[in-house]
Amino acid sequence: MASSRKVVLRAVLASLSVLSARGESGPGNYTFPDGFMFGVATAAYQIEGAWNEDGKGESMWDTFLHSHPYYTPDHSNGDVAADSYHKYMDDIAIVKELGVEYYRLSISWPRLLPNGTDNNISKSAVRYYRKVIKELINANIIPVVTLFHWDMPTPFMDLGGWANPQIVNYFRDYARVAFNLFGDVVKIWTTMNEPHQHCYNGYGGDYFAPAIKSHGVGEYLCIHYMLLAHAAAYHLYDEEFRPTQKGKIGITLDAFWAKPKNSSNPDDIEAAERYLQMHLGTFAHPIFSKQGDYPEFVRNRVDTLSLHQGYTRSRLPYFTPEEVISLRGSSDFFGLNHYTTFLMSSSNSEESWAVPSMDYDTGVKLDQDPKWLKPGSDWFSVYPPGFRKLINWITNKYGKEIPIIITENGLSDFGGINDYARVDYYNEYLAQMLQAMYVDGCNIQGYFAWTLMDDFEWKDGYTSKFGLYHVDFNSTKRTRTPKLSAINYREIVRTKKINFDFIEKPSSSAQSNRIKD
Ligand code: GBH
Repeated sequence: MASSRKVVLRAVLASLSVLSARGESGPGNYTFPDGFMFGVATAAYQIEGAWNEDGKGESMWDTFLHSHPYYTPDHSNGDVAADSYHKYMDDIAIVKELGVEYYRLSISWPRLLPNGTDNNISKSAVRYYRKVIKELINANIIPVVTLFHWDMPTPFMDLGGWANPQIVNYFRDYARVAFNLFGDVVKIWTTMNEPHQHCYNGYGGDYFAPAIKSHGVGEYLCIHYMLLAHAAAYHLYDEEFRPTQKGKIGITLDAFWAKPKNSSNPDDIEAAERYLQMHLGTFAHPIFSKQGDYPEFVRNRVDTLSLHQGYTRSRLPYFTPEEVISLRGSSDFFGLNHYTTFLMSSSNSEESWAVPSMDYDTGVKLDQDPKWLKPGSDWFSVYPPGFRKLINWITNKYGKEIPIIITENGLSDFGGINDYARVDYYNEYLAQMLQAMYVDGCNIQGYFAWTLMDDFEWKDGYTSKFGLYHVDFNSTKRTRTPKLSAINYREIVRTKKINFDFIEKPSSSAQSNRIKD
C-alpha cells in the first residue's frame, strides 16, 4: 500500500520533471552556469578557538564575553569554538568533501597583529594562515578572505573602535600586512563583513559586542569610518597590490528583504522602501551608485531629525568630496549576505525605540509572518521569495554591471543531523536565486553557504546552529559529521542543479515548506 503510493508519487514527479526540463514549470529546471562559484563560508572568531594561544592578542569579543559571561544563553564564548586553529585540516577535508571550489574564511586581526598595530606581526599567525591557505590551494579550493568579521583588536576598541577616525589608517595598515603576507596566494578579498549588523547591533544597540548602546550617534560614526576604512583598503590594494597580485577586492553587505506588511497600503510600501534605503542603501549607495555618497533620502532624514532634536550638526557625518569619490566604485563585486525577510509597516515611534536611534530615524516597525517556518533563532523565518526580490532591488538600484556574490545564506535551527528544514531552505533559496539569474537577468556569479559547520553563533552562543556539518562540542575532538543538508548541497554542486527529491523525507515531515509568493 505504502509502496504503491510511492510508485504513483514517483510517476507524478517524473512527469513534473519532464515539464521542468521543457522550462515550463518549477524552478528546479535551471542549471548553474559554467564557472559559477560555489562555496562555503566561516569566520575566525566563530570557529578558531585558541583565543590566547601562540601570542594571539584579544579581540573585543574575547574581552566582552569574558567580562559578560551571561551574555549568551548557554554562558558560552569562542575560547575553543570548533577548534579550527588546531583542526583546520579537518575543515579543509570537509570543504573538499562538499565539492565546492571556494572557501570563505576570515583572518583574526588580533591573531595576526596582537596589539592591532603593524609594528608587531605574530609569526605563529603568519604560519597558521599561510598553512591554511596553502592546504586549501593544494586541495584545489580557492580561498576568499575577509579582513574584518567583527573581531576588533581590544586595544583599538578601547580607543573607540570604528568610531575613532584614526582607525581608518590602522585598518589600512592591517590590510597592507595581509596583502603583503598572503596576496601571492589569496586572489579574492572582502574587506568588511556586514557593517550594518556590526554597527547597528554593537554601537547603536547592545545585541552584539561591544554593546555600546550609542543609539543614533555611535552607529553612524561606526558606519562612516567603516566605509572609509573599506575604501582605504580597496585603494591600497588597487594601487599597490593589484598590478602584481591581480586579485579582486570587495565588501560584504547584509540585508533582510523588506516586505510591506499590507501590500495594498501605500504607507507600508513606503516603509519597506525606507527600511531598505536606511539599512542597505546607506552602505551600498556610497559604493555602488553612480552618484555616490549616502542616499539623498537618508541624508535628509537624519539631518532633519537631528535638527529637530536640537543637535547643531547632523548625527550622520558628511563625506568630503574627495571621500565621496574614493568610495564610489570601490568594490569589484557586491558581496551579499541574506537570511530572512521582515514585514514592514510605517510607525512614528515604538516603545522599544530610543530617541535618537537608527530605528527612530527609519520609522519602520518590523514583524514576521507567523505562518512562516521559524526553525531556530528568534529573528529567523523562512521566506524564499524575499531572496529573489532583494537581488532584484539591488540590481535595479545599482545596475547589472556589478557582479553579485552571495557571500552568506543559510538556515538557523536547534541542531540535529537530519536537518530537513535546512535541505528545503537551500533548495528553495537557491531556486529563487536561479530565477533572479535566468528570469530577471541579475548578475549573480557566486554563492557561499553559511556555514561549513556548527560554530559560535554570537548572541545565541551554541544554542542555534547554521552548519552543514554537525560539530560535537561535548568532545575535545570536535568531530565534524555531515548533516543531510551537506549531502544535498554536495549533490547540487556536483550536478549544478537542484533536485528537490534528492533527500527523501520521512512521511511525518513530508509536507513541503515551500511558500509561493
Ligand atoms: C551573519 O550576520 C554573520 O555574518 C555571521 O557571522 C552569522 O553567523 C550569521 O549571519 C548567522 O547569524 O538585526 O536587530 O534584527 C548575522 C545577522 C545578526 C541578523 C542579528 C539578525 C538580529 C538582530 N544577524 N540580527 S536585528
